[in-house]
Amino acid sequence: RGAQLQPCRRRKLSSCTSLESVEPLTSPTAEARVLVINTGGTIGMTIHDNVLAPTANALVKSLRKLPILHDAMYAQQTGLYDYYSYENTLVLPLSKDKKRIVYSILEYSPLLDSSNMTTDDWGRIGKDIEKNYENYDGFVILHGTDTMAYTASALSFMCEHLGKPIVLTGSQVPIFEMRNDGRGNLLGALLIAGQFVIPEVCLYFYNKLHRGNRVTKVDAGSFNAFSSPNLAPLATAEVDIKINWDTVWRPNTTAKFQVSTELNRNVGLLRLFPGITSATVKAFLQPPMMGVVLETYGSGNAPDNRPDLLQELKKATDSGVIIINCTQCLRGTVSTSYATGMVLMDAGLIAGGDMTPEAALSKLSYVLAKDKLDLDAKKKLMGRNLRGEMSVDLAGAKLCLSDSRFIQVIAKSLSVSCKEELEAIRDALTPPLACAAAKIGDIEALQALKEMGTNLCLGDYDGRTPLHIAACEGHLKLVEYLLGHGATVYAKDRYGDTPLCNAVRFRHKEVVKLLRQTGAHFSREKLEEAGTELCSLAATRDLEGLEIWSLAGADLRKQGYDGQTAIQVAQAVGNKEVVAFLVQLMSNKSKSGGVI
Ligand code: ASN
Repeated sequence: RGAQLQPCRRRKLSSCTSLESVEPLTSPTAEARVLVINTGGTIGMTIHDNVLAPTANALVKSLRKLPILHDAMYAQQTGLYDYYSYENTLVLPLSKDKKRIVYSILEYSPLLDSSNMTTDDWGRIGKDIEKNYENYDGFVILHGTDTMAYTASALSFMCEHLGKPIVLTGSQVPIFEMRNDGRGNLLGALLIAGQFVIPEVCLYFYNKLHRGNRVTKVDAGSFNAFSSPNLAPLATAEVDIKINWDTVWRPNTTAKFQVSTELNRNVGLLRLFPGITSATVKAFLQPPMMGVVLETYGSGNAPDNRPDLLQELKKATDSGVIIINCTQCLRGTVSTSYATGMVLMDAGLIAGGDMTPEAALSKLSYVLAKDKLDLDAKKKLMGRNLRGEMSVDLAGAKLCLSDSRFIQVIAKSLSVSCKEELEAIRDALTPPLACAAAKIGDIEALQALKEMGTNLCLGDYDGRTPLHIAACEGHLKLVEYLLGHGATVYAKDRYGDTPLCNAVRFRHKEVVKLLRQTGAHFSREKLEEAGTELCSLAATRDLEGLEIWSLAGADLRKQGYDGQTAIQVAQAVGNKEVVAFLVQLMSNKSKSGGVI
């Protein structure tokens, strides 16, 4: 088995023999796919010689026997086992939102206690996500808890222009034990990764979803092992799973997803303590050290009566070492309110805001590896918020909800004033308004809605987002605007259609190109079925249709349901024009490496 998981053809639900005994079947589009990468950790450990150690192949065997994590009857009746060419695919029972989450487990060998993780292991995880990106709706990384915060932080930087959820989880007690936290954590992570387009590297633990680069492990003996001291959870899984959409970080770009595995290992963490000698600091800052996170007191303070110490820091920054000032406190931010903080600025340190040391360290490692950037550009990046890892002061930059004239007028006529009610009005009214603006191509209206705090990713009652509508209408400029303001190409409406499906259906070539450039792709099922669609387009001499399907990523050599390809269909009816067109399309595609 390679790291890229390839399925074979799956039986249609309608061909199952005894459907009566299955729960009411939803349409096949209600299935979501999640790739679980099992790197190790306590969740899959068993006891050997009186100590816990990872055990190969044990996890998937045990999950198969757990009805809350695997619906064996559904798997059998829908041909799940025939469909996949490997054995590690399972399916959750129907979720509350009527979704099926089919998940495949890619198990690493050897499985690691996370204390043994290295930057190479982060690279391997990143590459496996990149290879399998288009085949899954989301990713779950099973990982030991000890260094999970470091891996989550590092992946958040390595994954550039991320559009799908990556959720790290694990447990404090192995899943095989009677009382354990592994089942709940895995189930929650799968439900979130399969059902919500949260384009972030996150960490799910003890019913909470956190931004991965905001967490730190705070408890070795509790199920509530992680804290995100400076950012509220992205989601909470209580009676319902509630997503805090206002907090979700979005890429705001039309660039395609990629993983940057280059990391600089000459970085370190140095914690100040009263009486630290300048010799210690000097030794720590010697080459090959290139980046240091200095963990300072309180709001970023260091002694201002220790010129020996400050001199060593200044010498290092003058010679090109990047030093980030982060606080030793669990909560709060670095500021310049004290003289003891200012001295560090004078020594050339960069304020790390409210970044966790884990986030600051992995950000340094990522930024320092960018060889094309000079030192100044790297320093600038370190001070900037790249993936939501630090809070930025938005005062004055954004209108708040209560400033919005429109919402105020409505609130007044409905006699509401409290924040929660105002938010409820905004959430109910603004998505359809944004969709209406998208329909008529009104960018100014969308800008105004955005300014009043509207999330342009939210859909209407049918889950249709402004991007779906703009793609249907072919409003290229608007599609560009939406992609630049956090809209996701992976949103699915209630019919399972993405904006790309809509742009293809209504034949907007330029929109298809832009969406593809941003990483949009057809689902595996749609690509499987593309052969039949292409044959039918060839039979009806629909050149425009053939071109648009090709632009959308369909393989022109794909066979239809009867084993024929589009070109064979055109040849059979003697349509030379279609044959020539298809040959031309194929040669254009191979010249451009599949990208037109
Ligand atoms: N030592 C384990 C690990 O980090 C701890 C755990 O997963 N709970 O792999």
